[in-house]
Amino acid sequence: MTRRQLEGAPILDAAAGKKPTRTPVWFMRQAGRSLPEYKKAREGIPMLDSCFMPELLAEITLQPVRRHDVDAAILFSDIVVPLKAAGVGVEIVPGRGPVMDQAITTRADVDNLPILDHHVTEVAEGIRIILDELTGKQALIGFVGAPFTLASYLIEGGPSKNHEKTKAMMHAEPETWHALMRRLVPTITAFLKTQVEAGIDAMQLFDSWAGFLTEKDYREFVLPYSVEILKEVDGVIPRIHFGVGTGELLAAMGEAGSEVVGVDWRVPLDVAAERIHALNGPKVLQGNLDPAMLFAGPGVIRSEVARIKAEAARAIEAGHATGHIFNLGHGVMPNTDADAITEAVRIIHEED
Ligand code: 1CP
Repeated sequence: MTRRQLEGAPILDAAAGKKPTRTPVWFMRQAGRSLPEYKKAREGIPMLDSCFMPELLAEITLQPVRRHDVDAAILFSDIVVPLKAAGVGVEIVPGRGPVMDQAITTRADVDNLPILDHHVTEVAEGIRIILDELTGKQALIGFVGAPFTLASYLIEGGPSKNHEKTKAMMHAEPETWHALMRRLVPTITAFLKTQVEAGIDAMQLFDSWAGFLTEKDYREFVLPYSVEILKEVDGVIPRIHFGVGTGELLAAMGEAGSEVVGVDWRVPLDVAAERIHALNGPKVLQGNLDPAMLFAGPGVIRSEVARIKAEAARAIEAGHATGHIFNLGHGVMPNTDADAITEAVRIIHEED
């Protein structure tokens, strides 16, 4: 396919370090349970089944774009979709998250983990439907989970509070750990290639739980594999890299190679930019409104948005960053009022 050329799409301009026509904004988890139309569309369909239904995944991806006037769609999928497509036994349990049929505990489990070796045609077809409906100013962001965050679900067997089995394997059986990382990289890369070849305009690498690690462990056990994945699309589409609670890891995560670094709400953007800049030179920032602020009313949202924009502007002025894509510091919470999201987007687009 020939990739669409989006002239003046605010999010792509910002990602490229150019001045956008308005502050670009999208929200992590903008598709999903905060929207009544999502609940209706998904009724009776298991989460992971819906990720393999081209028309349905396209519809759910487009719902928040139609409703909120955000500058990008995020592909409706999940970080475990490539595992499922490879034949790994995994389901998404409502109210909980991804749960594995069998946790990975031994080297033999690692060696038997299936590798994705084909295009996920259902997702490629869904992407084509989405691109047909988006305007030339609205980007489609694809995504994959990073090897560390995926490994945590595989080793813990499901969502984890402390990631203790994952860290234990890293330290007690480093060879098994590295073998698992090496086995996950091709699966993640294959799923990313499916999306890129189908025409996504940008991508985000979610290493959601990387913030649980020390910088030393992150560098030794995680970073080289995230580097490999991001390298696959170097110069092809803009790359965003994000994790939660990664204040201490921002510089190291910047080294993974993305153009854009996502920042959670705990660190002001100008402080984050200083940390990233110190080891990487200036990059584009993404973030970082606390998702809880969407419950606090328009007055609070307006002042928080002004603070965040001012911090981004300070970072750019200081030469520590080259742009800013507005987002939350983590995903939209499921019980968020959909109208509060629309209002927040309106406020973010104000005064530009
Ligand atoms: O708008 C969107 O962003 C929707 C697309 C999307 C994305 C980007 C979904 C659908 N999942 C994800 C990525 C994802 N999945 C991440 C990285 C983003 C993040 O940090 O939030 C992670 C960690 C997962 C794993 C996962 N899947 C969880 C978290 C569990 C835990 O450990 O706390 C959950 C709850 C899911 C299920 C899921 N994925 C997506 C939706 C809409 C849901 C809810 C299921 C439902 O509606 O029944």
